[in-house]
Amino acid sequence: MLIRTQQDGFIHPLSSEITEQAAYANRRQLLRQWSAGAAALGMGSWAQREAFAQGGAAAVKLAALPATQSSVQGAMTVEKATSYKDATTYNNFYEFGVDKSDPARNAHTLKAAPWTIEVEGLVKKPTRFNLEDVMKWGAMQERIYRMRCVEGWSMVIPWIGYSLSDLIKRVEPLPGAKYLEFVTQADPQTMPGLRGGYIDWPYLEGLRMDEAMHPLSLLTFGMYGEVLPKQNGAPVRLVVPWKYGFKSGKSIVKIRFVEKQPVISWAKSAPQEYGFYSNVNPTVDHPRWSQASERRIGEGGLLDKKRKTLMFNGYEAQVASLYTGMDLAKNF
Ligand SMILES: Nc1nc2c(c(=O)[nH]1)N[C@H]1C(S)=C(S)[C@@H](COP(=O)(O)O)O[C@H]1N2
Ligand SMILES: [Mo]
Repeated sequence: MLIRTQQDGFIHPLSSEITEQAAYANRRQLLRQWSAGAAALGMGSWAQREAFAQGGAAAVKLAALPATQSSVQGAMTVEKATSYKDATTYNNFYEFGVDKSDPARNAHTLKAAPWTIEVEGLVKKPTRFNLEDVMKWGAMQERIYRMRCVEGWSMVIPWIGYSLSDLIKRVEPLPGAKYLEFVTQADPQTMPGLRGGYIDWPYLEGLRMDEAMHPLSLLTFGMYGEVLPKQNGAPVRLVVPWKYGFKSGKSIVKIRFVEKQPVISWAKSAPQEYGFYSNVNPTVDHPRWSQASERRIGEGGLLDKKRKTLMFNGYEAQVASLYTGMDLAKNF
């Protein structure tokens, strides 16, 4: 069966439709093409790898987003990437429902184009920009990041984007700008989850200026060689790999440069449980559960192997200096 995805009408065969035999033939063919080079196929290497893993379906799902591999320190973990399927069907995006499977089912109503990003507050010239223009402000890089949700699961995802610092420099913050506040899309017409009262919509996130300027903070437009699927925060989101997943706001419409530490959505709804910093920290437990270990999505099954959670999610060498002298149990 061929299904038409809601986004942009690209056609994409379901892997379950591919017989073992066809898969075998295709695998051999792919292997040959693989050694001939991914570029020859005009597919991103991730799309091709994923196709290979699925037994040969040359699946092109969304528009390709070309990128070069990042040379930023720590940006390319060699851990095995989570499957595209898991990364796009096990999501938190409360605007589309609270179950992990809701966003994949419901986010097709998100209108990801045209899209604008408004830059507001303490910058030289507050302006509303078209996404196409913003996408040209930095060179697209692939970054393979570990992601750790506050709920205790983790993934490894090949993102595509450029350092948020490229955007920040571009809009010229004024000296008084100490924090960035990220405002995400809140449209009751297209986002059924807005009827739920868990969050005071729109979903808000924030970073201190030095965190936002850190080269690992990624303004993200794609994953697995393609543009972002809607459930993962199309068309533009944040990815901050040393912080719990909720700091990575999806479908951003506005960035405010402010003087005072902004109040973020989760801290507003449950201040004892979620703090502004939300750095991944195995030594500081959530009040209702331990943060010392995690379950890597895709490694589950009967034995449900657990991994030890790493300080700053494994990015300690890169980011620990941002927090020198701070009590991380108080500033959780
Ligand atoms: N706008 C918005 N952004 C959001 C969320 C959300 O509910 N709404 N959930 C956050 C949480 S809790 C996590 S773990 C990550 C999940 O990102 P992923 O689905 O791409 O893995 O998105 C974050 N960004
Ligand atoms: Mo999360």
